[in-house]
Amino acid sequence: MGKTEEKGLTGPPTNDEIAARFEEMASLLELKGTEGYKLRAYHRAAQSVASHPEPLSELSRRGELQTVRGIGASFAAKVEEILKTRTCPLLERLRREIPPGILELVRIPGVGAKTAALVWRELGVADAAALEAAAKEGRLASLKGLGDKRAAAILAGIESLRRWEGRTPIARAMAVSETLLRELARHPAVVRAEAAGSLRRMRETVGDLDLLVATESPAEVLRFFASLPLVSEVIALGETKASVRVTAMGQVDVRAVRPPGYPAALLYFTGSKEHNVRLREIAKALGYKLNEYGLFREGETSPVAAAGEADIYAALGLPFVPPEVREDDGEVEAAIAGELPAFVELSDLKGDLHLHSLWSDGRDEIRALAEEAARAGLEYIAVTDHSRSLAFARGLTPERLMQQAVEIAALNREGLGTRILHGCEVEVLGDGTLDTPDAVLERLDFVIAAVHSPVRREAVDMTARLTRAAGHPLVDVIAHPTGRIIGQREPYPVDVGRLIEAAAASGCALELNASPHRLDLAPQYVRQAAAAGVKISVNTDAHDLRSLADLAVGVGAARRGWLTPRAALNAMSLDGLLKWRRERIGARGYRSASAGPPGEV
Ligand code: DGT
Ligand code: CA
Ligand code: CA
Repeated sequence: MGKTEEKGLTGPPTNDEIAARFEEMASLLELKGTEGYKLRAYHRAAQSVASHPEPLSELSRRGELQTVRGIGASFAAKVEEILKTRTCPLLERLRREIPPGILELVRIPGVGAKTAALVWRELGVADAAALEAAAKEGRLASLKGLGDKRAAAILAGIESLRRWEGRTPIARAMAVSETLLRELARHPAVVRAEAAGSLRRMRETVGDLDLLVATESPAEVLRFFASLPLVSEVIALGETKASVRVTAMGQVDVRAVRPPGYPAALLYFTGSKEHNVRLREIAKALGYKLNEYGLFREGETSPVAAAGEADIYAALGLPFVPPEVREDDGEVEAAIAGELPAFVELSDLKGDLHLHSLWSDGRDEIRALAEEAARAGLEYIAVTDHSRSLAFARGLTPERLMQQAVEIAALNREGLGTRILHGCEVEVLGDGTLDTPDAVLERLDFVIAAVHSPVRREAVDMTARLTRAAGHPLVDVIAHPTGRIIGQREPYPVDVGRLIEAAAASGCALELNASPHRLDLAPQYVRQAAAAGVKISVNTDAHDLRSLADLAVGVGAARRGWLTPRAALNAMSLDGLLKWRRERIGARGYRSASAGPPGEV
C-alpha cells in the first residue's frame, strides 16, 4: 500500500482525479443542503474536467484554466489548489464536518442527499450497513416520507450497489482503456494495442480490463506500461503479462505477444470463456488444437498462419463472429449453419434522431451540430430539444418550438450537408399522456417521447405509462425506454415485454440510447424487440458536439443485441424514414410536417 501512495503522488493529479474531487465536494455540499444552480455548477465542472482532452496541469502552467467550460475564477483557484495539494480548503472543511460513510449512502440507488442527511441526523445512520439494519427493523418508518415502500426501495438499492461492486460501468472502463492505449501507443516498440475481454464484447460493466499488445519487445513494453503515471499499483510484472491497478477502475491485465501471435491471443482474451470453449470443441473435431498461442494442426508445433481473427474462424469453417455477440448465446450455431446475420455497422446509419441544442439543455448551436453531423457523413439529424414540463432543462413551450422551426427551416434552406429534422423530446406525464398538444406535434418532423419527471416511481405504473405513450399516433420513438444509468440507477419497474408489444402494435420504434452511461435498451431487449418487428433507433442523445461520436458506441451495443440494418430505424435513407413516418401517422388520421426535401414542404 505504501508503494501505491508513493506512486500516486509522483505525477500531478490527472483530470479524472480533479473531477473526482469536484464530485466529492458536490456530494458533501448537497448533504449540507446545497441545491440548484450552485450544485449543478460543481457537477458540470467535474464533467467538463473529466472530458477535457488536455491535462489541466498543462493548462494551469499556461494560465489557461478558465478556458475550460464551466471553470470560472473561483473553480480555477480550487483546481490550482488540487493540483498542488490534491485537495483544497473547502473540501477539507467538508470532510471534517461529514462522516465518510455518508458518501457511501448517497451512492445507493434511490437514496439521495436529502434522505442520507435525514437518516444521519435523526437516526445516526452513517453507512450502508447501518441503513440496511434500520430499514429491516422498520426504524425508517418514524421519519417523514420514509414509509414501507421507500424502505423496500432502499433495501433493493443496497442490493444493486452490492451487485455492481467490483465491476466498472462501461463508460468509465472505455475512458480508462482509451487513455492507457494512447499512452501505450507512444512506446516505439508497440505495433498494435487494443482492449480485449468484456470491454471489447461491450458488456455494460467490466470486471477487470484486459489489454493486448503486439510487440517484438514484450518485457520492455510491459515495464513501460507498469511505469505509466495512471498506474497506482503493480500487482505482477512478468515477461509476457502484467497486472496493475488504476485508481479510476481497479485491475488492468496486459498481455504482450509477438505480432504473428496477436490474432490468436486477441481471440482468446476477448472471450467469452463460453464462446472459446465452443471454438475449441469445433477445432478438436477438425483435428486442430486452439489456444491463446494459435491454431495448431494435431502434432504440429508452428501454428496456422493468421493475419487476423477472421483467418482463425475461416480455418474452423466459420464466418467472422463479431466480438459483441461472442457469448455462446446462439451465435456459434448460427455461424455453423451459415445463418449468422450481418449485424449493423456504423456506416449503415444514415442519421441520428435524438440531439439537444442550446435551445434546451444542449451546449451547442443547431448549426454546429448539423455541421458536425455532415462531417460524420450523416444524411439527416433530428433536433429534439426537451418539451415544456422539463423546466430544469429549459424545455420548450409550443411557442418556442415554433420559433425553433423558423431557425431550422433557414438552416435547411442554406444547406449544411445534412438535413435537419425538427423534432422534440416530449415529456410523458404520469398518466402516459404527453405534455404537448397534438396540434403542435403535428407541425414537427419527428417526435420522441421520454420519461424524466421525478414522479415517485413506485407510485406510478411505469408499464401503463410507457405503453400508452408508445401507442400515441404521433410518437415515433420512445427514448431510453427503461431509464437505467449503468452502475448508478436501476431500470424503471417497466415490463419491457409489454412495452415491445405496444410498440409493435402502434408501429412506434424504441431507442437504443448510445450514451455509454445508458445503453438503454439493453441488448436482450433489442433482440426481443427486433424479433417482434419493432424498429430500433440508435441515437446519441448528444448534448454537445463531442457526444455525436457516441454513435459508434451505440452501434457496438446494437450488435450485442443482434441488430441488423433492416431493423434499425436510422439505417433508413431520409426518404425512407419520412415515408415510414407519413404512412404510419397517416394511417391513423394524422399528418406529418415533412413531406419531402426542403422546397417541397
Ligand atoms: P470480466 O473481466 O468479468 O468483465 O469478464 P472477461 O470476459 O473480461 O473475463 P476475464 O477478464 O476473466 O478474462 C478475459 C478473457 O480471457 C475471457 O473473456 C476469456 C479468456 N479467458 C480467461 N480465462 C479463461 C479460461 O479459463 N478459459 C478460457 N477458454 N478462456 C479464458
Ligand atoms: Ca476482464
Ligand atoms: Ca482479466
